[in-house]
Amino acid sequence: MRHVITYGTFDLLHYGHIELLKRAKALGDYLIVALSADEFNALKGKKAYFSYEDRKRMLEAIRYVDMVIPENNWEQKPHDIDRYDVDVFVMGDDWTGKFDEILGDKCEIVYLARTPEISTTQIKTDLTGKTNSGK
Ligand code: C2G
Repeated sequence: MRHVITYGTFDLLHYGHIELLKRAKALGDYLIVALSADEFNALKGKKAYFSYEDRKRMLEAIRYVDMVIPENNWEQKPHDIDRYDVDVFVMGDDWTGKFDEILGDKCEIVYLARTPEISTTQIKTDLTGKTNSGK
C-alpha cells in the first residue's frame, strides 16, 4: 500500500484543490490530507471561512481522500511521514523546494503544478470586491 500525504487549508473548496487531490491520489493507493487547524491558519496569516470541522467534512466526501488528520504546526511533517508510513509527500508547486531539506531523506517529494486561474483569495475578491493578503 503506497501512502501519499499532502497538507493545506483547503478553504472554500474549489476545483484547483480537487485537481491537486486527484493527482496526489494517482501517485499511490492511499491519500492522507493533513488539514490546517484553525489555530495553525492564524500562524499562516490565514483566516479560513469554514471551520476545521466543516473543511474536514468536505474533504472526507472527496473520493480521492482516504483520511484527514489535523495540521497543527510546521514541525509535524517528519513525524507524520513516520507515523503514517508515508511514501510520497505532495504539494502544489507554490511550495517547490520548501520541504526538500526536512523530508528529502524520508520519502519521495512531488510538487504538482497549481491550477493557475483559481484560488480561495480570488474567489473572496470576486465576491466581495476586496483584496487581502495571502493566497
Ligand atoms: N492548490 C492548487 N491549485 C490552486 C490552489 C491550490 O494546486 N489553484 C494546491 C496548493 O498548492 C496546495 C493545496 O492545493 O498544495 C492546498 O492549498 P491551500 O489550502 O492554499 O494550502 P496552503 O495554505 O498552501 O497550506 O504546511 C503546508 C501548508 O499547510 C500548505
